[in-house]
Amino acid sequence: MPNGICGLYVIVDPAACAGRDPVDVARLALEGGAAMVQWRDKRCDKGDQISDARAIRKLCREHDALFIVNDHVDFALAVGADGVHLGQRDLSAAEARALVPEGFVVGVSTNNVEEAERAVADGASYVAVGSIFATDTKSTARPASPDTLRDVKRAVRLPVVAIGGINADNVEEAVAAGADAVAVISAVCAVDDVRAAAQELAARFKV
Ligand code: TZP
Ligand code: MG
Repeated sequence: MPNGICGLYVIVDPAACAGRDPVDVARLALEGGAAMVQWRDKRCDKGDQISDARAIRKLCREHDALFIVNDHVDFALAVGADGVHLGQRDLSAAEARALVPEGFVVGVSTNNVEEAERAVADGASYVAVGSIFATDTKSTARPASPDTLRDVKRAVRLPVVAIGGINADNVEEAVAAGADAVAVISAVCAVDDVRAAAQELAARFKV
């Protein structure tokens, strides 16, 4: 199993890759130092996503990075992902746990301490907290703040992932608030130089 839940977590959404091949974007992000990659496709049928997801899974293996699938436990299992990431309206972590093998990563999106504590009780592997900064990427994202992240970090023993509007200018604030990992879409996937953007963010976690 690759490293744990820490460092730069790049969410590859084909709709946010500026028209580029999402597999190329994932490769550049991994070359830049992403420790985790999530496949997130809200548009295509699962059968049409499977070859890209499998290609990214292979790249993650080569780079010793975790590969996580958004929303769908069946798809995560079908492509041999290391884990699944669930929102508040997806299967609960407990429901997902009943379907996946031992050691499978189950991440949960949360917006406050109550949701984070429920995710812990349900058997989550990590909690994501967001949107800690303003973002245009997800119109339905509920606002949170670095203080929310701080509160969640204090309340739970699991790794905490900061998400929402994170970029090179504010990543320090997320880390100072207790983020073990930072999850980003646009700051890496939508920029001209994907590798350099990933490198800059990942450098924050290098010891
Ligand atoms: N969940 C909360 S905010 C968000 C998601 C998926 C969007 C993150 O995208 P960006 O571009 O890094 O703000
Ligand atoms: Mg979801």
